[in-house]
Amino acid sequence: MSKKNKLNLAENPDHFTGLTTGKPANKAAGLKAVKNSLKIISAEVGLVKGISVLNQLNQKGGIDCPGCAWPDPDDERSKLGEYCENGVKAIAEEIGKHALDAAFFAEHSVYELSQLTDYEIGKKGRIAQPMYLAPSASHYSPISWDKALGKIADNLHKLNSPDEAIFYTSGRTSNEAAFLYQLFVRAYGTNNLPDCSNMCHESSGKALSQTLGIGKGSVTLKDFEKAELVLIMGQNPGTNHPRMLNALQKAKRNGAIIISINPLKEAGLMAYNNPQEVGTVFGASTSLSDHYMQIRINGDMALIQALNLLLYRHEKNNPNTVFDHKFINEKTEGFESYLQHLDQLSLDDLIAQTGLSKDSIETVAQVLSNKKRIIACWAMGLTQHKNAVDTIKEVVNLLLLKGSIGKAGAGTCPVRGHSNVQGDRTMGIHEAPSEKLLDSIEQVFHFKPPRKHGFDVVNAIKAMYERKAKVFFAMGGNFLSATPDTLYTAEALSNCDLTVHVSTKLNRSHLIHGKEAIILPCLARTDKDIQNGSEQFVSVENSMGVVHSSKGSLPPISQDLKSEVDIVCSLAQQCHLSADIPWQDYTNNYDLIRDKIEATIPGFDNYNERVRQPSGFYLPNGARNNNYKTSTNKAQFSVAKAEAIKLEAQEYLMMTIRSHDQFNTTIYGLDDRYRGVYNERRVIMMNKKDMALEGLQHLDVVDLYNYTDGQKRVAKNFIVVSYDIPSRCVATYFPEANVLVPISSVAKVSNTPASKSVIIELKKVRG
Ligand SMILES: Nc1nc2c(c(=O)[nH]1)N[C@H]1C(S)=C(S)[C@@H](COP(=O)(O)OP(=O)(O)OC[C@H]3O[C@@H](n4cnc5c(=O)[nH]c(N)nc54)[C@H](O)[C@@H]3O)O[C@H]1N2
Ligand SMILES: Nc1nc2c(c(=O)[nH]1)N[C@H]1C(S)=C(S)[C@@H](COP(=O)(O)OP(=O)(O)OC[C@H]3O[C@@H](n4cnc5c(=O)[nH]c(N)nc54)[C@H](O)[C@@H]3O)O[C@H]1N2
Ligand SMILES: [Mo]
Repeated sequence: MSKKNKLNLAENPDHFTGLTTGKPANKAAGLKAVKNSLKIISAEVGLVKGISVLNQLNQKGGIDCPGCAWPDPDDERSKLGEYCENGVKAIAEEIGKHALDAAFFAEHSVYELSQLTDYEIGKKGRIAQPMYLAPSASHYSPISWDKALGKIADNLHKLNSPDEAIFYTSGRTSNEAAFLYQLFVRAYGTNNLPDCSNMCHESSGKALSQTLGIGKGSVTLKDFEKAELVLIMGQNPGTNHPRMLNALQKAKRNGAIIISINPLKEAGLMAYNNPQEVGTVFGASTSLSDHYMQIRINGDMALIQALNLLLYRHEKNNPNTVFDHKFINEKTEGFESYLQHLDQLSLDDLIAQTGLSKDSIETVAQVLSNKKRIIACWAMGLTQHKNAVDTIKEVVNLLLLKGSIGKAGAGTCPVRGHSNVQGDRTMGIHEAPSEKLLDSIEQVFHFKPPRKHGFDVVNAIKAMYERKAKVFFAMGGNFLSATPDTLYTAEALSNCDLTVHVSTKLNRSHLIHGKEAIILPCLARTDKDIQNGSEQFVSVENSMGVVHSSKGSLPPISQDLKSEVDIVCSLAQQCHLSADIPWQDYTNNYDLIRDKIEATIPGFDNYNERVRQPSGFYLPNGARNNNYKTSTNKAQFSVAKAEAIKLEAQEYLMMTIRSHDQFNTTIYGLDDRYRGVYNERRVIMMNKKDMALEGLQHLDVVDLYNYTDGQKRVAKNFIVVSYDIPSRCVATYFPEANVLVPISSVAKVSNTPASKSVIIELKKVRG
């Protein structure tokens, strides 16, 4: 048996799904998005049921969309629907009718299922009962909740140290479940709490807490109405945060300038046709970006530094007109050393790194010179690079020079991914918890939490690979498909004694498993959660630090599902931990959990009362109020050198991105409508000139290679799509290309996999 088969990983398929390509769109949303939403929801659950759920989505007191973390308006919500096309897809996937029960798993072996694509696996449906895979068994078989939890508890007890267990979290888990989960894990004795944030905005968190004293963004939705200029870097909101386009439209209508920095001309950054206004006087599309900087992958740090250098020159020529000296003097530190650093830089060298023209950079610097209220937005295009933390600090330098933080219409906006990823971190899901949090846990719960920091995602994979960790437990997510270096990670998971997943839907992580494996099916956001005879609700925190409730309303797909809260509490009880914590009371009444969150975590005063307010409440945010909680109580300028990634003649820099039809590893469909790529995901977008150099034609098939650390990584059979992308840069979809992302290629300081700067070579397979 080949190594790949032993790991249950399909050889890269050479059957394609039928690619067609068209012209990329130059505007997002509009009627097509509305039509598409209705089509999706009708197909999955029927129009009537679908619409009734959608009407509750993101409404006050309704269901928080399980898609992205973009906030809801504080005041009036749209009666026509406060959701987007991709929210509809998320809901359709979650409430789809297919229930996977014992009969399904008896019919299909693990190996058979593992040979399907992520798309095909996801379409199988929701898991309907707890399932168990015995050592060497070919099929999952049913198991009772008691037995399943008992097995997990036994395995945890058997370990030489609690640090041999790993407890992952994806970002959908509610505040209540996340708080209890970290409490359970720490009462058990470890800080091994890696989470999806480690692969996502960890770089933002690190950069922002060092410079501004808070790892979260500072702006609110209202700030977009007051901004004079919005920068959008490394983000594709038309697909990944469609409701952000409403905020951008408002900004634009109030006169803001929008500058987009992205290697691709993303439809959602160019223009927006608000579906809410279709057929109204506002029906025409709003053009969004005034300046589009089609930057080379990873050229951002050099670009921002070049802009700061040009601003400095403007300031020298026209003193006191460009920089906000009052703000700089009163609120910041490191200004002089930053200027000295700028003085030593070569503008031409910086510009060369960006691939942009000097003219375009000078024009944008001129625009920035005159603006005082700037919002900087960014997402994975900045965070998933080796120099991500420094790049984001450079963005902070720009805001500090302009005094564009801590006031209305200005500030930082790292746009979060999963709907509660920010809340999970606030609740203590963190492998490197603060002493303050641990002290607080100790005081409230009367046990000594471990102080030694645990494994983040990358270190957790290495620990399992090296057999230093033996039990892997995941609260949601799809660890195998989301993480880098797929074969390495597969081997790591296969090395475990036990892998456990608390999941809604079937995914690849259930099929690449330890010696034994367990799937625990849980309620999803849309499901009604009744405990001890009374209906419960949960709460979440959005990308702008607003905490609010979410209450599901649908009957669960099976009677055998438990809430995540119930699962954590039941497991904790089976583990007979020495800490005396009333787990059963928490399951029976989620208000009691919120009382403990209030006692443990700052900012949650009167949690139970305030979470019942229709729009929830804002958590305290120093940077928003011009109050920087760094070690010196000042915002920090940072000095770092921008260095280009060097490519050999045959090498390309690859970013792994999302299509319009996926939520991370959940593949809704095979189209990437805005980019004009239909019915195929194994594609590589490439510049025409590079194709000519390589002797490639549109639709040729290539194999992709990465050789980092002397290891050969291969992704076979990708179709070349000629695309408007800077030279030497290519794009593929995640997770298909994760096999090429080296485990050792991570961002400095944040340890985030550098999945947007993968060095690859390509070889033509056939024309
Ligand atoms: N529908 C839908 N919504 C989602 C998700 C989803 O998968 N589907 N995922 C959620 C999650 S967890 C997250 S984190 C967010 C992700 O949201 P995004 O960060 O928007 O997602 P990506 O597709 O990774 O897109 C990165 C963007 O950055 C650009 N980019 C890549 N490299 C660079 C670079 O070096 N410099 C610059 N300037 N740009 C670059 C790409 O061209 C692309 O436009 O979305 C969340 N929302
Ligand atoms: N190459 C590359 N890799 C990447 C990225 C990239 O841009 N490029 N992006 C990274 C980013 S930003 C992120 S956030 C990660 C995402 O990593 P993950 O969060 O681990 O992955 P998801 O695909 O979001 O997880 C989907 C699974 O979560 C489960 N699920 C869904 N809803 C619920 C729920 O309510 N409760 C529970 N318990 N389970 C649920 C379902 O079983 C579903 O199959 O991937 C990262 N990986
Ligand atoms: Mo993310």
